[in-house]
Formats: sequence, C-alpha cells, structure tokens
Amino acid sequence: MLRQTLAALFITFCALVVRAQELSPLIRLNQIGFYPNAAKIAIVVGDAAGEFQVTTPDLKKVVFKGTLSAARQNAISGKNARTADFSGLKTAGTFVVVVPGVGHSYPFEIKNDVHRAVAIGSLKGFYYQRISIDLPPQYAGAWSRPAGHVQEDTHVLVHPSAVSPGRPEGTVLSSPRGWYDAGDYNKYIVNSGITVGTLLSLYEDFPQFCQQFETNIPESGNKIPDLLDESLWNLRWMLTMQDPADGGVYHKLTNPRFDGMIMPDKANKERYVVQKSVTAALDFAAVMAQAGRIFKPFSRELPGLADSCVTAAVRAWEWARKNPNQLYRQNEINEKFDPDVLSGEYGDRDASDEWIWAAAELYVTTRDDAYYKAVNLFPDEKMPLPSWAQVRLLGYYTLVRFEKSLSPLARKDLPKLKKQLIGFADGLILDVDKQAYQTVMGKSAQDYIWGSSAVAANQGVALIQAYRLTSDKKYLRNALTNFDYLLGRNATGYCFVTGFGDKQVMNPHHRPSVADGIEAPVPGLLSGGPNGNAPKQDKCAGYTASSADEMFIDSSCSYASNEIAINWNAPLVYLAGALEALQKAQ
Ligand code: G3I
Ligand code: 9MR
Repeated sequence: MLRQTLAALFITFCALVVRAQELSPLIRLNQIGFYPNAAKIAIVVGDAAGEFQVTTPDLKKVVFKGTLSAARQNAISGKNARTADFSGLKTAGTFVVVVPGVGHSYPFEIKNDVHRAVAIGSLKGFYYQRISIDLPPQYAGAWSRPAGHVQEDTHVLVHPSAVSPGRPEGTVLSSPRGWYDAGDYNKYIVNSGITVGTLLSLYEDFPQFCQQFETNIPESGNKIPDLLDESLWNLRWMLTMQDPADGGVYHKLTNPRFDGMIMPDKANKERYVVQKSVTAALDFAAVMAQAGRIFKPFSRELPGLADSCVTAAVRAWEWARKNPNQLYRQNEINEKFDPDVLSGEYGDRDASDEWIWAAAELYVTTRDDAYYKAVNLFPDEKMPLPSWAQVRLLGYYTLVRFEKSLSPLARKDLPKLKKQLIGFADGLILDVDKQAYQTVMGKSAQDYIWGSSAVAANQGVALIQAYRLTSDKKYLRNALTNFDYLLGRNATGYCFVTGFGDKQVMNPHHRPSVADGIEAPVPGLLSGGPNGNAPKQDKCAGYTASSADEMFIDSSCSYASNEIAINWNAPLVYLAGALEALQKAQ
C-alpha cells in the first residue's frame, strides 16, 4: 500500500515538474522585456496560487522568488488572474517566469534600451507602406518589392464629386508618394493627418532622442532625422491633395472599390481624388502648420519647404472657413455621382475638434492671435482620447508643449487646460491596480473597438503628456502598462506588433503580407487588436471568444480585429520612442 502511494506520489511529482517545464499560454507578459529599474509584471490566468520564480530560460537557475497576488476578476471576461510582480529583479539577462503547476512564460530580456528595436521597427513599418518607390533588399530585407502605383498615382482622375472650374471631371492629376493607409492601398487625408501629427509630436517632445532614431531608410545619413524623412514621404503627398485654385483639400485618393489581396504593383485600377471636405482641410491645415515650424531649421536641406507648408495650411484653413458644412458623406456622394466609391469613408460628422486642432497649430506656428480667437477652443471640459475622428487633444498637447512661448491671450487658459489634461490622465490611471491585467487599457469593454490597439497606444501617449507636465512617475509607470499590453500582457496573449514577440501576429489583413509569398508578415505593423463587434463587422469565420477583450483572430479575413493602419502605428511609435527616451526616469 505504502509503495503504491509512494509510486503515485512520485508520478504526480514528476508530472508537476514536467508541467512546470512546459510553456504555458496562461502566463502573459511583455514578450520583449523590461528596463532594469522599471516595474515588471506577469499575469497568471486561472486558479494557480502561491509561489512563482524567475529563472534562466533553461529553468536551472532561480534568480528571483515571489508570491502570486490574490486573485482579481477580469471585469470584462469574468476570468480570474493573479499577478507575478518581479520588479525587484534588476539584473540584466534573459529569463522566464515559472509558476509551479502551470509552466513557464516566454523568455524576456531585462536590459537598458530594451524597447529600442520595437521603436525602430514600428517607425520602419511606415517605410514598408511607402507608395511610388521600390523597396530594395538593402532597406526592406526579405520584404523587398517593386514600387506600387507608379503610373496610377501620376494619372489620377478628378471624380465628379470633386470637380471645380479649373479642374473639370476627368482632369488628370499627379499625386504620388504617401503611405498606404492600412491593409488597403488607398490614401486618406483625415487619417494621414493624425498619423503625421502624432509622429511629428514625438519629434517635438523628444528631439534629442529623434536625432539618433535611425531606421535604415534611403534617406538615413542625410542631415534630417529619419522620423522627419519618413514623415516627409507622406507630407509631400498631402501637399499634392490641395487644389491650388481654392486651397480646398480632397478627402481621399482611392480606387472606387477595394483591391483583391494582390501586391501593390499589381493593383492597377484607376484612381480618383474624391470630394473636398472640411475635416480633410482642417487636419491638413493642422499638420502643415506643425510641419512648417518643424522644418524651419532645415531650410538649407529643404529650401522653401517650411514656408510652403505654412502657406498651404493657411489656405486650407481659409477654404474651411468658407465651407464649414462640407462634411464627407459617402452615401450621399454615391447617390449623386458615378462611379460609386466604396473604400474607407473616414466620415466624421462633427468637425469641432478638427477646428480646435487646426486653430491651435496655426496659432502656435504663426503666433497670430486671430487663430486662437477664431474658434471656441474650450467648448466644454471633455478630454476625448485621440482617434482619427477626434483630434481635440492633439491641439491641446501642442498648446501645453509651447506654453512658455504663447501670447498672454493663450497663457491665461493654460493653468486650467493643464489641470484638465492631468485630470484626464488621473482618470485613466484610476483603479488600474484593481484590474486583472494591471493595465490602463481595458478598464472598460468600450476600449475594445475597431483599432483597439490604438486606444491603448493613445492612452499611453496621454499619460506621457501628463508625465511631461508633472514629472510624476506614476504617469510613466502607467504608460508602460499599456506598452506591456501591446507586447503581450493582454487577454489574447498576442504581441500585437508584427515581427516581434513569441506569440506573433502572422496573418494581418494587409495586402502585401498576404500576397508576397513570404510566411512572415511585413514587420513593425500594429494589428488593430480585439474588437467586441468584429464578428458582425467583418463576418470572418473563426471567432470563438465570448468577451470583447478576447475578440481577436489572427486571420487575414479579420479586418475588424487584425488589420494594420498608419494611425495605429503612429501612437505606437510615439509610445515606444517616449518610453525609450525616458527610460532612465523609470
Ligand atoms: O466609436 C464607436 C463607439 O463609441 C461605439 O461604442 C462602437 C460600437 O460599435 O462603435 C465605435 O465606432 C466604431 C469606430 O470604428 C471606432 O473607431 C465603428 O462602429 C466602426 O465602424 C469604425 O470602424 C472604422 C472602420 O474603418 C470602418 O469604417 C475604423 O474606426 C477605421 O479605423 C477603419 O479604417 C479603415 C478605413 O476605412 C480603410 N482603410 C483601412 C482602415 C483600417 O481598418
Ligand atoms: O480591405 C478592406 C479594409 O482595408 C477595410 O478596413 C475594410 C472595411 O472597410 O474593408 C476591406 O475590404 C473588404 C470589403 O470591405 C468587403 N469585401 C472584402 C474586402 C476584403 O478583402
């Protein structure tokens, strides 16, 4: 009897040891790593309790021991999770978290500059989206490909919705360059606006970091930081979208219908510029005004560019003043004109935030109080998280960024504005310690919309802004929780940046990644992430999740949960860059 019991115990013990040596999908953490002095957390889903260890990847050497926290229930899925906090481990190296009876985590690194590769990779992601230029192996590696839309974008038709006296229907325009918006091959001014604005803000907030932020692009080595060179690729396209006759800006340049899953150089359908819109004009005005002040010091390398940007911004603003009601309504356009346009709408119904952003940027660049007075910059006390349809805070970030050089008119509003931005950040970090995943992202199921990864990234950017205003490290710590979320500490277990992490997104809805015949997707691109409504929106088969935070499939048909987009990548670049720049403070 005793022998049998001992044998049974021995078998159980062995089983436990073996299980402990297996990779467990239940342990979720940032799959890239941690700064030596920063917080380090893994989440253990399920009912395991008690001790955990951090060991070398061969599991032989224990370098840290701790106890799992009490269970916390995930408010969205109802699942229990515990926290393994190993912030006390500050030694550089590669390690895994081991939870007896559960298994071990993916390996991660502890070191300085641990997120530099993600920062570089996510900015490089924009290079892969470039239009009108070959991507040779020297810069694009395995994802080298011929230029797309070389002919198409130099022979663009004016859609009947966009005709003007000087540009009647059928007029042919040249509007090359820019980045593909997302998994599709169209170019949309509204989405370009927030994207470039966010990238340029990283430069304005962390200029020194951006000097050494090199991505191995054709322009690397010139006197302009790569972040600015990359942004210029899209800015130059944006400039061509302005009608020189009246300053209006076409809403988008697009094929009437989305292409199939083909490579860019094989996508040869006719393209159109479609109706001018007030949202396009104002986003354009904002970003051109910002570019105007940023490129001013580069007048030797880029003669005339800064002034052209400011002139373009002012003209777009003036067009918007004359056409404040010209919103982009695709259904109405399709009722009136042919061919019907069925690509992305970016159809915002409220331009009040675009007015705020444009006014703030034009005011800061030109120092002309008239812009500050032209719109109600503070219509209410709301602090809405930035997205393509909501750019109010981009204007506010700019006002506080330039606080010291503002005119008295604006300076009087600044104390209140700063308080509100800090209040917004305080709301974001409230109760994060009660969350199952200990992240700012996901306190509410509302966070899991189409492009939820950008919700996480933009929350992170807002917290970086609060840190810059207060120097209070709690904002920085919380910004990092969302970066950890994007890199694996989330309810899906995926690292959402292609080419990074161990549980990788392999099948994004991204035409080049699907069509290039290479198994690995184009790297450095941020997957949209879980979206509670995705099954209804893309009707892709394969969703099995029952909660919004898990509603994600790594399938290329899932454009509502697994597309990539430039306006999602930009706050990722910002967050990764800012965290790297501020790593010593963490
Ligand atoms: O914001 C509301 C939210 O308040 C509400 O609770 C929720 C409930 O459904 O909906 C939210 O709105 C959603 C919105 O995305 C959130 O940003 C809409 O339902 C959803 O339809 C909308 O999706 C947009 C999608 O195009 C479809 O139009 C995405 O924002 C937008 O990023 C995406 O952009 C596409 C372009 O059109 C084409 N190129 C690819 C790009 C990325 O997928
Ligand atoms: O590829 C398109 C993607 O970029 C958009 O975000 C998405 C929603 O507008 O639409 C995708 O295109 C799909 C189209 O809407 C319906 N037919 C299938 C297309 C994907 O192959």
